[in-house]
Amino acid sequence: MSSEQKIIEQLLRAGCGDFVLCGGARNAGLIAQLEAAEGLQIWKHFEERGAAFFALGRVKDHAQPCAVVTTSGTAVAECLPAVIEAFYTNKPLIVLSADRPAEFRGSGAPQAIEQEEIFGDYAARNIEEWDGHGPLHLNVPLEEGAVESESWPAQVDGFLAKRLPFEVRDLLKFFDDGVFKGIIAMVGGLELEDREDVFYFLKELGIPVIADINSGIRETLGELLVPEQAFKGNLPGRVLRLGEVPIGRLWRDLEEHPEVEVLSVCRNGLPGLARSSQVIHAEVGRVIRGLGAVAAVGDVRDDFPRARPFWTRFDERLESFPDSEPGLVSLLSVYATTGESLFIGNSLPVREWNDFGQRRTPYAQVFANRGANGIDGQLSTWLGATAETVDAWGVFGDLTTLYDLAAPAMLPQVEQKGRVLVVINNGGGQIFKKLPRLEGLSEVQRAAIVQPQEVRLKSWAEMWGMGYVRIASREEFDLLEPGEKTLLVELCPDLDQSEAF
Ligand SMILES: Cc1ncc(C[n+]2csc(CCOP(=O)(O)OP(=O)(O)O)c2C)c(N)n1
Repeated sequence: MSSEQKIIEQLLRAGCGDFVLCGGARNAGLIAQLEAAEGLQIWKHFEERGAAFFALGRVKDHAQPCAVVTTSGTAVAECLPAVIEAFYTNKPLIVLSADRPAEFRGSGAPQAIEQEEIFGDYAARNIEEWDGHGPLHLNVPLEEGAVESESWPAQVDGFLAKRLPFEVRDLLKFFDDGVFKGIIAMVGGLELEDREDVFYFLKELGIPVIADINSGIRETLGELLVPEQAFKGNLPGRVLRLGEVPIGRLWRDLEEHPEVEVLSVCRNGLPGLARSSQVIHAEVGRVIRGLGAVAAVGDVRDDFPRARPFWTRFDERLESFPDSEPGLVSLLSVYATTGESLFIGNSLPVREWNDFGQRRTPYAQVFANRGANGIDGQLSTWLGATAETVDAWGVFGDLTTLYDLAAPAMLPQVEQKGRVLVVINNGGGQIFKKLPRLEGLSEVQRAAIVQPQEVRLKSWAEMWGMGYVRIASREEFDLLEPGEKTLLVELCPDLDQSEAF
């Protein structure tokens, strides 16, 4: 058996049957073997950074490992951002990199860099020590010998991530006493398999909930859902965080309020706060099932009545400024209910969707990439996560889109029917306009941070064979008609209305 076959066998035994191939000379043997295999899911990309994010999207879609296969040199380094994202979201992303033989280490020979520990603590380095909960890097020194071309049947074993140990007691204690000071739940991104348990748990408890759009349960909570603004200057005594780190401002404010007790139940085991707090490192749904039936806590303060005026005030503003960014996002949130899945890229759209998105109709499937808060690789992850989904909607900022311009290279390999790619083009990173810290800056200083741009996204749509429509007002939503090929929707809010809003 060749070195290439041996390493591929190892991956198949670990449950990896999905591969994104990025061609090169050093990994030609691996590529040829994988292409010739029968029964594997194979994707091809020329650009390793996007390919690694696409692979991460595949993992999000089917909860099985996916491997990106690279040649030696900087090709491996391109995978670092996706590996970091996979680390913070506990995803079994595998990088299989070809290396030059050991004698090339430290030589400076062409395309020979130090690959062995290139991902540092972000990835396990051999299959035996890998628990299936985060990234794995397999770096294989390969000779550039003759390449095999025979087809062969690939047998993929089942993937089993090790279960995380936890103590239900810690969660019970959190509800024990002191609840009179008020307890709320903050729900960040949730795994698909955790969503139902979290939903029933919160319904039984009856406490106020701030739920991010990528929790997947936001529109199911009804009266329990409260906007985070209701707690500004009115913090509860305790916060139960479920899932990924919440995206809104309130979570960041908790950093300055150590008197608020915080308990996080999350899969990456990280508190998400630099000050002291408690963490249960576990699969969220499993912890909740372990609790069994819970007694209702209800709203021990008056948070629910306090929350209602906020929703009303938001609705009034949306009516007054219909073509502002919140106004267009709010209507977009209604149109997007027709999709089979929804992916939201960067923070500002997520926050706007949390605050102004419709609150009645749950989306069939919601994804985001919020582990390390990068604006890179978002489109690629979306395409990987929805490669086999019709009517897939993705929403991204303009700089976020410009970061991943080669992502549509994957379009011919993925499902395009009904696919809608929405770019909110507000001319740069408008999230920075909202930072109070930057208010005193000059126009020039501010522009260096916001990075305004005037690119022609229509030309980009043409370049990759996408349909295109520009929408700048609520009336123009009528133009939004998904079709057989991907439709790029350039959403252009009225900047003055956004400011006024
Ligand atoms: C890789 C990376 N680089 C830089 C940042 C810092 N950053 C956060 S948001 C943002 C701007 C995003 O702009 P855009 O996509 O246009 O969205 P908007 O804020 O206008 O909604 C930047 C540069 C980041 N999060 N990730």
